[in-house]
Amino acid sequence: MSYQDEEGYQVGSFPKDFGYGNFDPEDTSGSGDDKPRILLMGLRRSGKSSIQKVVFHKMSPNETLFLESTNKIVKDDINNSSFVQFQIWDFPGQIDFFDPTFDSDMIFGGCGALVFVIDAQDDYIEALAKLNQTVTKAYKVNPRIKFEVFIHKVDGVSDDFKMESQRDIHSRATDDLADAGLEGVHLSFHLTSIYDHSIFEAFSKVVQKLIPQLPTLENLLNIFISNSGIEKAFLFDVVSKIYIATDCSPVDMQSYELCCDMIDVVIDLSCIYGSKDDPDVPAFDNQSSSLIKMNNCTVLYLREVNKFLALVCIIREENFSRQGVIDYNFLCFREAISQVFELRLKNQKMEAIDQDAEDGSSVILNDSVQDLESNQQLTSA
Ligand SMILES: Nc1nc2c(ncn2[C@@H]2O[C@H](COP(=O)(O)OP(=O)(O)O)[C@@H](O)[C@H]2O)c(=O)[nH]1
Ligand SMILES: [Mg+2]
Repeated sequence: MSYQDEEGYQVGSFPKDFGYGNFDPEDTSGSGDDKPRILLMGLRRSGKSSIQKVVFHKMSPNETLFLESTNKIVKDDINNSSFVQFQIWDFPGQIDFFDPTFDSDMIFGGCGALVFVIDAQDDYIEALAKLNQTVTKAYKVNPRIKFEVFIHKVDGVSDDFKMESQRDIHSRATDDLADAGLEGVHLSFHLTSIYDHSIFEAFSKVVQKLIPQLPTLENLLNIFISNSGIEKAFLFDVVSKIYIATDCSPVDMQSYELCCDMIDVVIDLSCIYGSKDDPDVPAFDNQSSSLIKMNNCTVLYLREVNKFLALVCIIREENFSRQGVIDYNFLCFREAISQVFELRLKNQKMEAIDQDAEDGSSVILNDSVQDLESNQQLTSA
C-alpha cells in the first residue's frame, strides 16, 4: 500500500511519501489474496470509506465530506509489518446478498473480521435489519469471522445519547440474532468517530484480534514494564497509529491520545528538520526516539522497535531517573520482538513448503516462543 493519492488530498501531518512503502520481499507472505481480510459493511453514507481513508490513508476528517459514494468493492492492502498484514475491503452500501453475482463463499470465506458501520446520527432501524442479514449470511459461510459493530459518528451526539443508543443497538441486535437462531454469535460494539481518536482505538482492537502472536506480545510488554517501572506501554504501528499490543493494565483514552500525538510530533519534527534533501531517508528509522516531560510529573518516552513499530511508554518522572535500566530492558524487549518476527517468518515459510505440516510447525512456534519468554533476561528497576 502506498499513499499515492490520485485524488490529491492532503495527508494530514505525514508527508505524502511517508507510507508503508515497498518492503522486503521476504517479509510478505504470499499474494494479497491469502491475507486475512477485514470487510467494511453497512448502509450507504454510514461512513465506511471515510473510516478506511482516515485510518489508513491519513485523510483529514473534514475532507471525507467530499468522498464520492463507493460503487464497487475497493480492496486495499495493508502490508506494514509481518504482524499487521491484511486487506481491507470497502463495500458499497447498496450491496444485495441475494444477487447471484454476489459470491458469498469467496467474500466471507477468507474474512477475519467484519466491521459493520451504523450511523448513530441517523435512524438505525434499517441498519439493524441489514446487520442481521449480513451476520446471518456471513456466519453460515464462515463461523470464525469476528463481528465488530461500529456505532459511528458519535461526535455529533451527547454522552447520554451515546450510552442509550449503544444499549439499544446492542439489545436489539442480539435479540434479532437470537430470533434467527444464532444465539452463539458474538458481536463486539464500539462507539466511534473520525473526528477523534476513537476510530483508531476501535480499529486497534479489531486488528489485534487478527494477530496470532498477540498473547506473546502482551506478555513481553508486561514483563518489560514491570521490570522497568513503567506505567503503560503501547506498541504502535507508526503509519496508521493503531496500537497492535499493550500491557495488561486498562487503556484510558487520554493516554492513548497522548501517545498518538507524540508519534505525530516525532514524525513532524523529523520531516521538518531531518535530512530533507535525501528523499530516501525515512522520517522514522532506527535512530528515532523521543522524550517529553509533562507538567504532571510524567514522562513520555518513544523508541523505534523496527521499521514499522514504535514503543511509546508513559513513565512517572521519579522512575525515569533510572533511564539506563529502562534502555537496557528496552533492548532486550526489541530483541525479543525481532525473534517473534523471525519465528513467524520461519513458520510461514514452513507452511508454504508443506501445508500438511501446519499443525507441527505451530507447535514448534509455541515452544520457541515459550523459550523466548523465559530466556528474556531483564534487569529489575
Ligand atoms: N460527523 C461525522 N460524519 C462522518 C463521520 N464519518 C463519516 N462521516 C461523513 O459521512 C458521510 C458519508 O461518508 P462515506 O465514507 O462516503 O460513507 P460510506 O457510503 O459508508 O462509504 C461523509 O460526508 C463523511 O464526512 C464521523 O465520524 N462523524
Ligand atoms: Mg463508501
